[in-house]
Amino acid sequence: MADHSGTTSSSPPTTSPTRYDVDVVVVGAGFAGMYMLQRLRSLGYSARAFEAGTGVGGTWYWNRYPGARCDVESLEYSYSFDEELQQEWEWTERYSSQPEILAYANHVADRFSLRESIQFETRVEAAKFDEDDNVWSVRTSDGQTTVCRFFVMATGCLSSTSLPTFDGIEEFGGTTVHTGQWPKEGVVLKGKRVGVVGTGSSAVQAIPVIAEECDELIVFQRTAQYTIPARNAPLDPSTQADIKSRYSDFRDANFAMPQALGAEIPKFNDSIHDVSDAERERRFENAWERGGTLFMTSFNDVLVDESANVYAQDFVRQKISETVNDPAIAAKLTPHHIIGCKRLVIDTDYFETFNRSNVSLVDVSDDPIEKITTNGLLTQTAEFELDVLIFATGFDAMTGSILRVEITGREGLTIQEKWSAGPRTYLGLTVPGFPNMFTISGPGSPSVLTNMIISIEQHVEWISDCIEWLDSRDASTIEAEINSEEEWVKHVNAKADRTLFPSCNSWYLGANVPGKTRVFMPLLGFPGYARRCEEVASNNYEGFVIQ
Ligand code: NA7
Repeated sequence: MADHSGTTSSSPPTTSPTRYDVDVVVVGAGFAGMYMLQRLRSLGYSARAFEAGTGVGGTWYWNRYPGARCDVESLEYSYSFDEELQQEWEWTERYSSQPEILAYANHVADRFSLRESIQFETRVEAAKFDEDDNVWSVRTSDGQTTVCRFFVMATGCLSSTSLPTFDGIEEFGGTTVHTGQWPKEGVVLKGKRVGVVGTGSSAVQAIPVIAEECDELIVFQRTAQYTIPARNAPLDPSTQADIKSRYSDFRDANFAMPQALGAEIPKFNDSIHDVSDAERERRFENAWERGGTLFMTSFNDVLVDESANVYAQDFVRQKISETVNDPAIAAKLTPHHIIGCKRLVIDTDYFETFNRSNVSLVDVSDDPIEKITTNGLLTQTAEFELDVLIFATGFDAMTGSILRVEITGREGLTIQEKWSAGPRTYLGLTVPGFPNMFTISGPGSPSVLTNMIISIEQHVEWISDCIEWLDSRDASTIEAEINSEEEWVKHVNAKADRTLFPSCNSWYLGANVPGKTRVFMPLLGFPGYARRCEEVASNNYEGFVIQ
């Protein structure tokens, strides 16, 4: 790698081709940023990460709401890059809770001394590519500018919260909080009248826990939710020991799965139309009892054929009617859209919670929210008095945290201009016009449709290999060609269009954020993607201009 000189300064330094502060600036210290730092440093590169929070963990640092938990199993949702790390860490539950994942993130930061390369409580505000010297100048919220050769956005897919504009919100006399920015000190719920707006994954996890604690809970639902039992439980030590005894094979098997997880779950490659009614019920029932998001893989066509999908919808609808005592409430909780086109949610006692006497449900698709008042929330027909109002209204997913930074590439083009009609990338990793900039789990990569940690590792390793390759050739820039971007966008859309994914208003499409351009952002199919990335690299980074 190249030598470097210069120090961080409060004004943009005059750069010469060899003057920069660090080889790489990494934005964010979640799981992507942490591994990027670790990998670069182990290869001898200098790197600095900027992180807005006071600690590591990214999404697991911010999402501290009651009940927050991963929907990927613990032994899969963990780093695989270091054998000692994966052997020494003991998970306690099938699905880890937010505090346990955050403790794991802190353990990783300590184990690899990552904190010395992270500047906390510092937001990256802008980054500008200098075409004369092929460096990026990165401006941070402390007024400093750091010059680097490579700029990596490790900002996460679900880190920019989305709060709809409700009239009167600032007049509310109680406490308002977003699940994605839950305060470290917690929120007092005991003895309170609590309202939750939203019934996505965050709300589905939080509602049963909040209901236990508060006096009265009112759930404001716009779209009823399909959710499958998680069947979370303490992790059997013998299961953990077994997987650890063959961890590398376990990881390899998952790497070959479409979502980079679930290799040991029974797989079926037949159509729902080719089995008997009894077999169909049996498979769904087994998947329901097993718990987890792989309910949808009970047949090969549930996510591609609407008539197949209806069977899965009916099965879950039947479960709701069996679980919820009051038929009127069960009817309100019953979804009618395609199952799985919004991210399938897994839960612990979600539908059961609506049998509690302190929980009520307001269907705001029928009776829309008019405004927030001093005392609570007003719908078209009623006012609900509340002490705490929780917004579980989701995220400006995949692009929000990238577009929040003023990123300027060649010829003054900003990422905001470049993506004004929706995000466009090559491999979900790079953007034409923005040389030496990489996005980890960016739009156009499998990201949120996979086990994120495995996707992150694949990206980090590809990026660091690429930087090493460039340096081995004394090349100073890599930049995606516009044709490569064009082809890639077509490829991502074609994959999605063969499925039912684009058929409803999901955050995968950006449909949850008013005014956001609708583009299906993640790429379906992890193994094919990883192979393509390898081919690109081994063909001397085809599709890129190297200078
Ligand atoms: P989601 O899944 O985007 O859910 C947001 C929820 O908020 C959803 O039920 C929305 O209803 C609801 N919402 C959004 N805006 C409004 C307004 N204006 N009025 C009423 N209700 C509204 O976010 P989560 O945080 O739950 O989960 C995000 C991901 O994090 C999840 O998929 C996991 O991967 C982890 P809608 O469905 O749009 O009608």
